Amino acid sequence: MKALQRYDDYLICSHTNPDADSIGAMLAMYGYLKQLGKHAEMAVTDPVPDLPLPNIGQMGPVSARKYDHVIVLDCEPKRTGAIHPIIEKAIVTFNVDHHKDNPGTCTYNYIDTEQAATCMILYRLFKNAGADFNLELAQPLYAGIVGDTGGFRHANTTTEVFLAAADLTAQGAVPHLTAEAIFATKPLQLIRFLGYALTRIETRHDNRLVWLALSDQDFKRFNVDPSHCDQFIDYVRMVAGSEIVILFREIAPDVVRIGFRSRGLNIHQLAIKFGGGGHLMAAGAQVDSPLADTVEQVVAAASKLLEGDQP
Ligand SMILES: [Mn+2]
Repeated sequence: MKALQRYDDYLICSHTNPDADSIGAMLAMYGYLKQLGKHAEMAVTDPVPDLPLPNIGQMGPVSARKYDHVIVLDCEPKRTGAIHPIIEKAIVTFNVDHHKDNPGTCTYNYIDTEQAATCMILYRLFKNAGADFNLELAQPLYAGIVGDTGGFRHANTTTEVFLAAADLTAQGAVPHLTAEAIFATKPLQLIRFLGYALTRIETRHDNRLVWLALSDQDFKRFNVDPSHCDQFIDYVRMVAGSEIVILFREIAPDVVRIGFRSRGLNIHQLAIKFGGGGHLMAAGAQVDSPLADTVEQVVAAASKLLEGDQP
């Protein structure tokens, strides 16, 4: 973190398809650099979810200029999409992340796969650095922690998480507004589509394996953006007895985004098998192949994992 003092101009970025943790981490880093008197820009490649966080309006598409110092948050540089070439040209790079498969290729790497959220790692780094936990830090860090713990429900919800959340709340983060924005506010069209989607859930092995596959046609018919449906997996996961849960979204013709959740089984290895990654019990992948073929292959591999074989 001391190295951040050395330079004056930064680009802050994160993975494509931003979530509360990646956005929270970017905003908190932006707020911290502002405290240090540095210039920073935040670049995103996809639409940003509407969260009530300070400076969120400052996020924008990456500009054509060159950046010598880049901070990559909540992913490895390769997962930043269109921003990746800029990172490759940078002189000094920083990486803060909690994903298992991050190879740590930046100049400075703060990777802690034990942490529930990248915002947890930043919380600790900023604490140690003596940062002022004003609203520009407290609100986004809190939002990131809430997002990546599923609202303090996932297995990664530790004592440290609660202590950090309590501290950030004391500094002004507002729990109910954060929860409302992340989990409880959806456009009507999306709620209607959810109703349709849930009728299409499929199961195998006495509901131990549960999946939902949504096609490009489905999204078009309901006029819904597939990137707004990532939380559907939480509903699929509610099926009693489910151990492996999979959400397939055909985000473009023959491009399928796969989300994996488990209750104990190592689905990270399943995600790796299909070119993805993530965490032990929450992972993802994206493949370029037709939806039906993808479902067949992934469900077969998941079945093997349930049966105790290598997927
Ligand atoms: Mn994260």
